[in-house]
Amino acid sequence: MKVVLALAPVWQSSTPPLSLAFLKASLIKNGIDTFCIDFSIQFRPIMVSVMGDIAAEEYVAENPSTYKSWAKQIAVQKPDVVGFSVLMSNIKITAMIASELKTLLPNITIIAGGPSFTRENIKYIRYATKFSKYIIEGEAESMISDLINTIANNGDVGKLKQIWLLDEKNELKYTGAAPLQPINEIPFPDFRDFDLNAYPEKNKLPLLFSRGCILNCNYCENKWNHLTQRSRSAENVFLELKRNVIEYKMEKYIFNDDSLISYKTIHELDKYCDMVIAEDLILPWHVYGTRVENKLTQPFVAKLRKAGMYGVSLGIETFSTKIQKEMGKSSKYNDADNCARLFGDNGINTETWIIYGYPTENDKDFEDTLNWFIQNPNVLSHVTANTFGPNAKYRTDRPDVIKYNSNNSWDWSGPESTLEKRKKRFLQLIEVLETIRKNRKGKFSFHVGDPYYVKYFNTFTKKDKAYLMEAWDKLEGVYFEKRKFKKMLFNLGLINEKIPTTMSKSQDVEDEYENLHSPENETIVSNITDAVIREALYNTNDNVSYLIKSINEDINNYLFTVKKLDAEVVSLKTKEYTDKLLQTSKLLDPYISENIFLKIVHQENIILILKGIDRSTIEEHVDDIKKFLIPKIRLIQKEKA
Ligand code: B12
Ligand code: SF4
Repeated sequence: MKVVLALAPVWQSSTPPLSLAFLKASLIKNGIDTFCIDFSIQFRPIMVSVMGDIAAEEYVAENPSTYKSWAKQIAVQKPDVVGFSVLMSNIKITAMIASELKTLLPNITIIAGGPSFTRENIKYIRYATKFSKYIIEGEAESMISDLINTIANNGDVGKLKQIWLLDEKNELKYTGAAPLQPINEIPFPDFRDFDLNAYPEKNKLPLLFSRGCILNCNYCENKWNHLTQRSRSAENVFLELKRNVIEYKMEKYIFNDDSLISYKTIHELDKYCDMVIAEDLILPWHVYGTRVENKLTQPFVAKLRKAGMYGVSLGIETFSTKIQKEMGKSSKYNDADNCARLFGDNGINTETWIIYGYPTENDKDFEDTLNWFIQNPNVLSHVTANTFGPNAKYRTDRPDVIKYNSNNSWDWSGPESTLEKRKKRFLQLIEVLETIRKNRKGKFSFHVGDPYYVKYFNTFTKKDKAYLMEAWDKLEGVYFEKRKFKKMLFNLGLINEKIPTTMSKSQDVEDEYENLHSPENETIVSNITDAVIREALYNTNDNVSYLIKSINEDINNYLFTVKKLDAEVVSLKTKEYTDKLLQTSKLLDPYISENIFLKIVHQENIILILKGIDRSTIEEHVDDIKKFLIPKIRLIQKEKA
């Protein structure tokens, strides 16, 4: 059995991915030949968006040579099983690679895992069944070898734990959770397949001291993934450190823990520092994330520094005691203030994340944060600030607190947070951060995200301001309708102008599945008329747009699974409607671009608009597609009559 493990872009790889390295180590230990490929690092030189969302996806979709070459790289390894490591940011690109791979290796078994695949995020799991046969929930080192062996022996995968699969009735089934694996028994990650020189900081490797977090902040999916925090022993981590230095010539490292320091880790971390200092294995290391911890003392932080710690990202998020509590944190203003100072005073570069516009953050709460920066301009070395985004976790933990004002996922209001207020806070915060940056001349930097989470800014020049203010204007609906109309024209191939990305990809996937599985689909089908479809094009009626999406989804599944086509239905429209558009725009050639084309399905005035990577292949199958589509439309027509 040969296994290839792969990570698709976009993931802002700064080190080789731990997920693949851990899984490979377990497979190798069980005698399974495994090769890892990190495509995200290959994509880095042309990376379109750090956040890795629609801009990057579109780039990849429009440049099929990218994902085709990635599929080929997998295929040349001649694997029997391919395992994709999936994040919200790479799920669509993973699907593109997987689809291409299935044409190259029709008998391949594809599996997938990653931090989003938890039962609360069922929509992602469902989405992944489009391209992978088995989806694994949770940490997979213990179970992956059993899974591969069961596949190899044609055994019953349904008897293993942690697996999502489609049963005979095509229904999604979960085989049940397994106990969390003993953390000190997990084999050390195997990085041999990665070119360590390809990453931005050479000879730097990631380590994990612990997994999970003790808290359960209501916007963080950590709890869904790891339940709680488990710490490795100091001895175990120290052995890995030594191994990395000897085998990989590691010169620098990062602890990728969600939240490194807590009462669960502090004792072992203290011991670890003693060991590092005693054996003089002091390499520079930094910490991806740690929450505000009131158990921190001056001697302990000094010891961390002595053992090589040079940087930390602190999850402060807000200096308001009230908002910290509402987020689910155990800290207060003073803890956050002390923590930032303790690290800073000990010569540790201290960064923090800030969230503004939390649903219950009022002006006074925001001022607590803003004033801290005004009063303490010299403590931190970097700040990353974003407006609050009510993700799936927040909406589950705090139902009914926020409401959406339009179908744009960033256009929401909470009891104290409106678009207007968030815009105002954004301006106040970025002005303060820009002033600190200018005054501290190279000693302070910031990343402030735009309100759509597409782009980060590290200055606030006239040009930045123009872009950012326009982004806020868009959100406020000034030309949202216009944008929607333009997007539709673009999808129809009638204009070439790219429409700026607004929806986050994750929301996109969420909507797709919420719509698909909403009960409205069934009842609305019978009401379809040309007028209704027309209305749906403008999304003025939610129910109708569900209908269109649902039909599209059926066809998409059909295209993907039966015909193995890498094509997607952009829309179903009435002939009357598209004719009008074509006439008014004087663009009478329906074959408008390489990727998008219109095909009239000779039935009931309905036009199917396909977006395909390989147009000639789609054309080859068009008659089949029509055959599939027509009975569906008839069914609709019959009910209508
Ligand atoms: C380090 C890190 C980063 C670093 C990456 C550095 C690097 N190495 O390249 C940086 C700073 C760049 C980063 C950025 C971001 N990150 Co980050 N990051 C992490 C972090 C802390 C560690 C990742 C890691 O090493 N994990 C350890 C491995 C072992 O765990 P794992 O990947 O989950 O893998 C296990 C299972 O999921 C499963 N599994 C995984 N893959 C597969 C595949 C198969 C086939 C199978 C069977 C099983 C399986 O088995 C694995 C072993 O147990 C995680 C949180 C966490 N602790 O995981 C967040 C996390 C991955 N990041 C997250 C986010 C949201 C982001 C950002 C969008 C944040 C932001 N707002 O800017 C950005 C954008 C990323 C991008 N698009 O480029 C989310 C991802 C959410 C999601 N579901 O996709 C996480 C989970 C944090 C969180 N709880 O919200 N991040
Ligand atoms: S402290 Fe950080 S890692 Fe822990 S639950 Fe809260 S946001 Fe998530």
